[in-house]
Amino acid sequence: MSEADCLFCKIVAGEIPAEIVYETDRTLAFRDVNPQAPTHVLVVPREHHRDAAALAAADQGLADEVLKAAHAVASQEGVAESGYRLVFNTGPEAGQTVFHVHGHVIGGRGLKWPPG
Ligand code: DGP
Repeated sequence: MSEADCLFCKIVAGEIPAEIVYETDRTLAFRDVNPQAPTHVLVVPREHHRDAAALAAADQGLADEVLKAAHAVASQEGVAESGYRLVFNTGPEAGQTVFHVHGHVIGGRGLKWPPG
């Protein structure tokens, strides 16, 4: 399932270039174009789901795979031990701008809490 106007579906399809750092049959991880930390990678299911809530409702197994992929990325990037943040902005007020669910794997520097 993909959506014609979805930016991340186009990245999954290889129609828009991205720096891919990790992939499985059902997930893809690529560097954020506007990184907020030394490690800033986006992890997506290849299949289109609008946001984390929609993904969890539609396919819990795939949601689990996305979480596992995020941790695999953190390990590969060398931030799993020191700590990293996994963020799923969900909805416009949370700052979601691309409506294909994606987890931000952010690390490599000290991160403040609460986020803005
Ligand atoms: P969010 O605000 O949570 O929806 O995050 C969307 C992220 O997507 C944002 O951090 C910037 C990133 N982004 C937007 N367009 C592109 C793109 O064309 N390529 C890549 N690699 N990242 C993008």
